[in-house]
Amino acid sequence: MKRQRLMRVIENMGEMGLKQLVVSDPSSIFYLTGINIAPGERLYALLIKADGGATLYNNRLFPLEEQDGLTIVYHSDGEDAITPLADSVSEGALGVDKTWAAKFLLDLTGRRTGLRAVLGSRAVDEARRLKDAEEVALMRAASRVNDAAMADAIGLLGENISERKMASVVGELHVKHGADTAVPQLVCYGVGCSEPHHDSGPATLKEGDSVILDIFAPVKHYWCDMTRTVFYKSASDEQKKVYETVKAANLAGIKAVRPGVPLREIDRAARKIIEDAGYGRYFTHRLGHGIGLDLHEPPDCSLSSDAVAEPGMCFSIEPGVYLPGKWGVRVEDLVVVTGDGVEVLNAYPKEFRIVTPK
Ligand SMILES: [Mn+2]
Repeated sequence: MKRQRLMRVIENMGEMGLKQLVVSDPSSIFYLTGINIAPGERLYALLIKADGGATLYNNRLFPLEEQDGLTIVYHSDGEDAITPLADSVSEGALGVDKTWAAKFLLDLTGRRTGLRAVLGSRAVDEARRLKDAEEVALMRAASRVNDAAMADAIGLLGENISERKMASVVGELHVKHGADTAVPQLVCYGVGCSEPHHDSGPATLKEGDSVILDIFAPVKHYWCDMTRTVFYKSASDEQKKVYETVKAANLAGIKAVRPGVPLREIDRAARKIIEDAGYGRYFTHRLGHGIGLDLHEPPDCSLSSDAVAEPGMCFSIEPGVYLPGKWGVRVEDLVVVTGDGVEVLNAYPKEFRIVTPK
């Protein structure tokens, strides 16, 4: 068990009035135990008690080494997996993870009258969103991998490589530079860039296309995530103007980051640049998302966020402008809130750039 992290979670449980909590998110269990399992549809749950007790309910398919401070209760396929958990919880409020499968939760609450399930994810989420020094070092190292993959990817742009092909090549580049695994990437050319989450397809490059490379990977379990937009062979005056606007918004967002600033003010600072340039209605999403053991995790950096920047928070700053039926631009960096300001994790340049293959 990662004792300090567990203690933080228990402290948060106390503030929420919770004496017991079921953590089922595999990333959260990894955060607390260092155990990494992808359980699929099987029961996998860590029961935390306010007195420090921690019990992991786990399928025998995933044998584990003993750990100090952690009791492991195994079940086999075909066995009733919920009964041991149901026998261990007390009457009253039970915190559960927001993503715990309804089949387990309803089975559990159906067996124990007097048990009241409430959303409990916040206890772990609020611990996870403040990265400790070890985690910040891992986030930095992950973004180094992404910088290297981006440099290689931009060097490969040409008419012979489709969006879909580039999306898989970038995954291989990540692994080459040290990522845990290759994941499908978000690569958009031309009109594909007008959709923030376009599905990379068979499109190939033609002169004047914008190119969005939104690339991400886990490195030692911690995610990197960066977006760069370049233009292929030429760019119009409007493309240059929109690019400079989005880049200025990215810089304004970064500049607004320091401890004590509400995250919605950071979104507002970036959004204002785009609105003032007349493109506000084409910036259709939040400014950013938390990142760490998951690619997207709390806190949101959006106009509706209640979070206030604290040292150790790590999130993306990714303004974009998407012109329907035409093209689009997004510029994304990861930041960490430091003791007195901000550290940007990405070093890959974001100057306006036209790429012409040799
Ligand atoms: Mn992102």
